[in-house]
Amino acid sequence: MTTSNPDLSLQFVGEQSEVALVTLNRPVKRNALNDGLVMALRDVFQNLPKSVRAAVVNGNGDHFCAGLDLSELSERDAAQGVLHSRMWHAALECVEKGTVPVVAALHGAVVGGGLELASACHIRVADESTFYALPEGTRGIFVGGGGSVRVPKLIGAARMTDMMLTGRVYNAADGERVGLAQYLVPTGTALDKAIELATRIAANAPMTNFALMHALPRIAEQPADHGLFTEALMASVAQSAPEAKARVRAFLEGKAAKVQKD
Ligand code: 1HE
Repeated sequence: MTTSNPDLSLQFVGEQSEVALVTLNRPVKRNALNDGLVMALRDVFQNLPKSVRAAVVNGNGDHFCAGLDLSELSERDAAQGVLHSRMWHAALECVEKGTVPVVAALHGAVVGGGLELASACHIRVADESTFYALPEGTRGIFVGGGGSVRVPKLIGAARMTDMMLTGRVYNAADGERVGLAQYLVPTGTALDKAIELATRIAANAPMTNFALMHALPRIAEQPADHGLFTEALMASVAQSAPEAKARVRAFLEGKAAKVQKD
């Protein structure tokens, strides 16, 4: 299914169509993100059906995403530049702080704005063809899609500075080692793994997923005393939900899965 923009497709997978599969579908341009595609991403994540409990973002073709569409880098004055960047921020905020957790399935180039999009997702699964870069530095520009906030949270400011100052490219294995991705899988299998994870996430209690998306990142940025208090509030809200009580009872009655080694 295409969305209002043919460069972005939306499908539903899982037994109850509980996983939204959002695909960048502009392979001829290596899924470079023009303004229309950024706004289509915003619209899709703002309007996911209520039945959707998790989402996967992936890219069609040989690459996940080549970043900002450089052909649209028109002459903007400073104020227009700020507003353009804020448009990206608003769209990626809809991915990160929307209604459901999002898993990015990565392969090939994950560069510039493509890495910014991947960083707005909650989990990143990379296959062995993946490589990461922030070529903004060599193009004479700067990140504008939230990269300076989100990428250091994954790999630290020092590594991001190195990537931008020197044009360093991380391969898939090194990317996983430094924290750009949480999973590294054989070439061609990232999407399957991402859907498997999203299906598992979709089976969580919605309040738990909400807490992980909306409370945890804020707690992590609060001073410890505030964070502990917010944690206590969130824990109390989560455990008072009927679904939490039912899940705990099921375990005590031997009806729920134990924690097991993989
Ligand atoms: C593009 C873009 C693009 C490809 N904007 N058109 N991002 C970059 O600086 C990365 C630029 N792209 C590349 O380095 C390479 O294209 C790739 C490593 C991603 C893929 O290489 P390859 O050999 O598979 O493809 P290609 O031949 O380079 O590109 C195929 C076509 O896509 C070609 O157009 P054509 O008309 O000549 O066929 C390319 O021009 C086009 N293309 N990438 C526009 N990015 C919110 S701020 C974010 C700031 C940034 O993201 S800056 C980083 C931008």
